[in-house]
Amino acid sequence: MKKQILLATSNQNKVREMKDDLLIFFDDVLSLKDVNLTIDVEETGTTFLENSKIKASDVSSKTNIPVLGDDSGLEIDALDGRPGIYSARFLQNESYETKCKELLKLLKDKDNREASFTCALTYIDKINGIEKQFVGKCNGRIIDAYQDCKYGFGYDPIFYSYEAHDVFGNIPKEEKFKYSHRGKAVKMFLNFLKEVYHEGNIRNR
Ligand code: ITT
Repeated sequence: MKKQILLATSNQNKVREMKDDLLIFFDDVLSLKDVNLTIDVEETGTTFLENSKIKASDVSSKTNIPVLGDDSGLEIDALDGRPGIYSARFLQNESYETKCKELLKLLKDKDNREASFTCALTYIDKINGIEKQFVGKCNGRIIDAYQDCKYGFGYDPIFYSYEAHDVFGNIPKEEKFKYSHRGKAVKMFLNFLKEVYHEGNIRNR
């Protein structure tokens, strides 16, 4: 039987980043569009973990396919962790260029440019009764000026990664994935899958 996973996200950039690595384990990596489903809940949680569970649970209630939810965002120390869980809702309906430039304005005159990205994943395989969460984090700083970037999405043009030694917007997705919050969370998830589905008593769907 084909091993499938459904990504509970309407953000195609997240799908693009995770797909290749998830194909190491799964035969099919589906997005909501592929199965004609949508997320119909508000993100009412107060943490990335809570919100990723809210999204995964909503989608899992509508399908038997194992589901993976992703809640993520950028936390800036000098702004007391903002935009944080509100990263998508910050200046909602504005472009990411505008959002990035507004953050740079808020950071004008601030010496502390430290920031981090966090990605919380929630996996729910309801047929096998498995629910598990993973968190990946990466540290960096917010650069001084906005630059147009060839790669990435969201806040990538203004985030310099200490591990990648570059701005995420300047590096291809495979390179970013080695160091990113999402890459780290997906690696933990893949290790978990190898262990848990290896035991004969769990069906490899
Ligand atoms: P779903 O809820 O449907 O998954 P979303 O885009 O609304 O899609 P979030 O609520 O998790 O997802 O919001 C995440 C925000 O943080 C969003 O604005 C992204 O642009 C930003 N973000 C998350 N990961 C990022 C990354 O790797 N690089 C740049 N920005 C990122």
